[in-house]
Amino acid sequence: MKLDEVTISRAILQTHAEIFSRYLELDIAIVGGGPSGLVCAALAAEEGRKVAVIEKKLSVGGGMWGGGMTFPRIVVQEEGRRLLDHFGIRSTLFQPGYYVASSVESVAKLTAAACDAGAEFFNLTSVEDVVIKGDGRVSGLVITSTPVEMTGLHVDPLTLSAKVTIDATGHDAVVAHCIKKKKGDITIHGESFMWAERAETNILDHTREIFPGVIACGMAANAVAGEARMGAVFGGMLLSGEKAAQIAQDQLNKM
Ligand code: 48H
Ligand code: FE2
Repeated sequence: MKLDEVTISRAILQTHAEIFSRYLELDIAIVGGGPSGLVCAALAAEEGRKVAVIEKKLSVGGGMWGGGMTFPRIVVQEEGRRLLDHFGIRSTLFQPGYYVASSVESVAKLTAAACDAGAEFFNLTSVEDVVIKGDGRVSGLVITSTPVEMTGLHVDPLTLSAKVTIDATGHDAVVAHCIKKKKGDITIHGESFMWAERAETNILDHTREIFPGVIACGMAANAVAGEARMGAVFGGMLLSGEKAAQIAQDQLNKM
């Protein structure tokens, strides 16, 4: 067939503009495409919700690609194993309760599951602020192009609306910090020292609504709560993403 460069350009522009426009109004906006955000996206989309993952970087996967200290393997403890199975991520038993999976396979399969379930992805897109109106609830996100953010060019952002926002931005807890910077009425305790068992046990309690309209999950939940870190064990990230999807679903059902 003959190939026309302008048609290629128009195909990208028109298709993306249509999808972007459709996804400006969301049930659930997931900020951050690391493991917890991907699980949340996949499970919420499996329930039929209109979900988008907004990811600052070129690629989703966050801190999971590199496994532990660049060794591309992750450990998932007994409690998280059913989620590995749910997403078809292969694992080997190392010792009772300790399963080891490929970090690359894990990112790929979580991402594929979210895509298959109907979640949409906006990569190279940074959340820089939130929308809060008279009811005091976060009802949307202010987004910009990551290259614009990186270069510091003075370009104004766009805005999307979301019935529920998930802060899945990892150690930085960016959405929580956006709220704190302007309103100050949210306490971010900051992450504590390494203590895997404690961090992995408590992360589910910390996965909760941290501000009206915002649920923290993954490492962001522990950072807000002042909880320990856990190193390259990822069961808590998967389970936290699952819990965030359940809380979001409960909130949406009540609306
Ligand atoms: C859009 C943004 C923005 C922004 C950041 O860090 P992540 O992998 O997050 P989690 O919580 O799903 O997983 C944490 C895990 O990877 C980890 O670091 C662990 C277990 N650490 C233990 C330890 O001891 O260190 O992913 C967060 C994602 C990244 O892809 C960011 O690029 C993205 O969020 N992000 N996206 N707008 N403003 N800020
Ligand atoms: Fe980390």
